[in-house]
Amino acid sequence: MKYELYYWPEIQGRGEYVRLALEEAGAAYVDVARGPRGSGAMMKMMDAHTGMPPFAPPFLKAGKLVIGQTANILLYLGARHGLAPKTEAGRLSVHQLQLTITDLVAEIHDTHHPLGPSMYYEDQKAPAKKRTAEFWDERVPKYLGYFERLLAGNGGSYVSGRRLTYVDLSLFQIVAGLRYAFPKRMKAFEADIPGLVGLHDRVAARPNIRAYLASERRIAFNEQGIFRRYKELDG
Ligand SMILES: N[C@@H](CCC(=O)N[C@@H](CS)C(=O)NCC(=O)O)C(=O)O
Repeated sequence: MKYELYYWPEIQGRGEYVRLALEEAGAAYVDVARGPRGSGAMMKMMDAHTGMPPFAPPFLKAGKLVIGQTANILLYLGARHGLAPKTEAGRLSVHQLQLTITDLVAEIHDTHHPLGPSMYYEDQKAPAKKRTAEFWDERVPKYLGYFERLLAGNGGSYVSGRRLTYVDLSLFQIVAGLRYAFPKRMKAFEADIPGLVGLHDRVAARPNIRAYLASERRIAFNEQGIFRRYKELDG
């Protein structure tokens, strides 16, 4: 079966967490909106008036299934491709961690759009500055400190132990994204999260991920995505 991933074609965004899982699994997939059918095909799926069309991208078509919500897609892929524990308890705890990453991603987005996604960044620069300061003073240490603690407590290789799960792929993306968006702040902070930095490097060195990162399938970070580099927000 060839999966169909539906996501905005110009950005990594939330679609990237799914792309990383598909790539690590070596799964066959098409990134539909980046192909000839474009974003129109994605909008058409969401506009359906029957069934349960997804509210927003990313979503994944797997045969007859259409699965929305990043963490939900990963729950599905994790079980099918050995990217999650086999026990129910293990699968639930990894899903719980991914939902925590979902919350973190929303807060990262809100650093540049604290007043909401409908207004331009340029029209919310002052609140963005305030929000970013709070994010780095309080929220980054709390979220990343949490994952750092889990890593140390579970042996240090991967978050849930010796085996990689999709959560590790997502944490790689968080570290890479924060480095892109806030190079100065992240450089100063990294001494507090040696475990996560090591995890980032271990994930980047995995053969399928390394090949993906070097390919054209990996869209470069840019200022339309979740991680945006605005000099005035970087300290
Ligand atoms: N909780 C959802 C959020 C999905 C989401 O916000 N998607 C964005 C792109 S990253 C979007 O296009 N949203 C449209 C909207 O909220 O109107 C997830 O994690 O997948």
